[in-house]
Amino acid sequence: MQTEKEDEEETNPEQFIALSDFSGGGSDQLSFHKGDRLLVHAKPSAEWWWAELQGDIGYVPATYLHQEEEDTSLEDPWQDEEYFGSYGTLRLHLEMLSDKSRTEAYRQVILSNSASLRNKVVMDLGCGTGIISLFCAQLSQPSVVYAVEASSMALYTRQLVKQNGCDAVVTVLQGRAEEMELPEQVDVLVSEWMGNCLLFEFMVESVLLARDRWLREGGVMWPSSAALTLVPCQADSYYAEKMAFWERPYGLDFTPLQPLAQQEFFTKPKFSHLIEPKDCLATPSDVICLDMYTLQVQDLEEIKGQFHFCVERSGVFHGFTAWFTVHFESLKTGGAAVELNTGPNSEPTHWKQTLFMLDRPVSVCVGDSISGTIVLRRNPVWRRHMTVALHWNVNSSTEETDNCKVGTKIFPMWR
Ligand code: GJV
Repeated sequence: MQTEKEDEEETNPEQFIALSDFSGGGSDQLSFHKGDRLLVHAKPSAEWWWAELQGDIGYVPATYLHQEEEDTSLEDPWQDEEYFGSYGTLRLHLEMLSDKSRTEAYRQVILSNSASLRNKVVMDLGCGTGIISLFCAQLSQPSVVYAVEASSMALYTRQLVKQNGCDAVVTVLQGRAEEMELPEQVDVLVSEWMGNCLLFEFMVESVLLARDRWLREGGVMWPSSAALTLVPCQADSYYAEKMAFWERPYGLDFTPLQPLAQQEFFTKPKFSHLIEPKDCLATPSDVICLDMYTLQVQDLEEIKGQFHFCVERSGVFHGFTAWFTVHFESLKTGGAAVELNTGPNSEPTHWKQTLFMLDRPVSVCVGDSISGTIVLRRNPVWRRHMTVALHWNVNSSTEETDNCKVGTKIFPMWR
């Protein structure tokens, strides 16, 4: 749901404070005094930035500025206005509803549990246009479905429920789930809360709070568990397009731009990457597993995982690709679980996969090992954001044992 966040962030000016006076030479430089607050719109080079001061705009020397402490007293660290604002329009709902694997997985969960859902009380947290609630009402006979939606889409959802003759069963409640009062506890808490790299947006926090408050003892969580999977991968075409490009465009040597390219294209992860199975250099492995019954809100601050891959295909190790899988347990003991897998061996979903590029590619051979750790660290201020820290060792099987390549990289998503 955040394919455009990256662009948004880049157009958001950052605030800086001037460390000393500067009198700009020429018409395109901006003069300022110590203590002035400047808005930096772009950083076209490390030395000269494009900035604004009281309506005037021009180049300023970067070393004269320092970043203001982020003042969160003015801004909502959850960015709810923007977040729920975007869910008040159709674009994201269309993207989610058009995602067949996603929507069919929830439909399948309800269909395969339809007998057990009879007379049950269900809460659909973040129901959007109400699709999951409507599936419940159509395919099973719950006593009631509380469809909770904070965005203004809820007004339309109510109409859709009525239009489809489900208003006797589905009650649409507009508001944040955290502030919602329900008349009773629920038997089933269903939600589609997963973001890029599973946790981005941290909607899962709302689900955990609702669980603790509204799920009755012995009630069921859908999804019931979630896993983040990682694989070391080759990313030839992305590397060629963003980095190798500068080697010889039009017969010229543009390699001095490569450090800039690395900074610009490889600092943040690439959302919406579709990895092909042949680009996986090893068997993917689950690095983080979350149990939706026992997971606590405070656990989200820092989630750690480990990996140990054995290279099964010689090639170039360009980075890591991550995706997630969620499971929905059956309401019947021993019943089959439903899985929604967003990896390269399943139908592509709107989440696609997330690519983390190394700064320098490493050649690897069959039998080499790639081991290390991953840490998802939630931003202490901006609660929907996090960083992904990857640390890896590549041990060659063919060369001397001292040929061990080590790397660490921290990727902001997006803050
Ligand atoms: N309370 C009510 N509705 C919410 C909340 C909340 N705390 N958080 C998100 N939503 N899988 N990453 C709504 C949001 O407005 C949107 O319609 C839907 O849940 C998001 C579902 C997909 N996002 C995701």
